[in-house]
Amino acid sequence: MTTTVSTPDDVLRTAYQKSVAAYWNNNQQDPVNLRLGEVDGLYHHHYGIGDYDPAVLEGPDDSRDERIIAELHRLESAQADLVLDHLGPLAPHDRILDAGSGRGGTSFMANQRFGCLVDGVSISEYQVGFANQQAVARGVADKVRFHFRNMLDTGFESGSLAACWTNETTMYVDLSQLYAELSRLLRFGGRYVCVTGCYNDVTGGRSKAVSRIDEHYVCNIHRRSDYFKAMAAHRLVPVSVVDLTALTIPYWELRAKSSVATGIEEAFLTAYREGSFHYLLIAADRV
Ligand code: GPP
Ligand code: MG
Repeated sequence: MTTTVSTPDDVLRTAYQKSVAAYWNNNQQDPVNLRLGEVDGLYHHHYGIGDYDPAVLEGPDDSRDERIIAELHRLESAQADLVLDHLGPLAPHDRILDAGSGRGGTSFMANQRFGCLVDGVSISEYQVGFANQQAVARGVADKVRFHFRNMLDTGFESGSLAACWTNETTMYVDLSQLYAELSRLLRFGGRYVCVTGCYNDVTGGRSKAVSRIDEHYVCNIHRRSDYFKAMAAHRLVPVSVVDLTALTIPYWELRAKSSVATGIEEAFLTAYREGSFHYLLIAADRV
């Protein structure tokens, strides 16, 4: 894979993409992401799954905050582990892609688990720089590389990937364009894993809570059926669909009680509890 230098005009094709890049370049000092990342150096930009240990809320007051932060981070890493469970098995010579790689947390975990070469792409130059610095600090810069590229048009070689994933990134793109590109990149039998928040066709259109989430993150949450239509249209055949909604609610409950809450917690809790929004994992094979 080549390492050409890209300019913002090559990578950011629309005014919308420019505004998303600006968001991720400029809103990066939130303690909810930095303080969690500092726990073990894995910086995530996704949410968590699994029950939290209620003991973190008890015990000495002066270390309560630290306990909650470590617990939120553990739940976010558990989410990334689940993505990887659906990605493998993979061999060390395989190439894999993190489409919308953020600060690199999931990519580093993938390299740790499979020994694979990992490429991450992001339209935020800040995130690409941060993640590449992390790769150097972790001593894996030869194996885990981040690129300022657009996941709709990566420039990587057709059929070169054994697997790829989007961990909460698809709400920023047109699914048909994304799956055309991922389908091009994956070899026959290659695996795609998606974790996303999507709205519920059964309850109807975008609820107020879902609209609040869109506004907060400058994103455009898709309906559940959009995923299956777009995958089917691009030779991606689902093999597992896991509704993670019940598993992510405890994360949001704990986050709402923490010092790092950002104000979006109630919208997620409302959307999940009223059933207008799901947190979904979809694993699909490229045929
Ligand atoms: C996680 O990033 C959020 C997104 C990538 C966007 C929206 C996702 C949905 C599932 C709707 P983050 O970790 O930067 O968010 P926060 O700062 O709130 O923790
Ligand atoms: Mg976060």
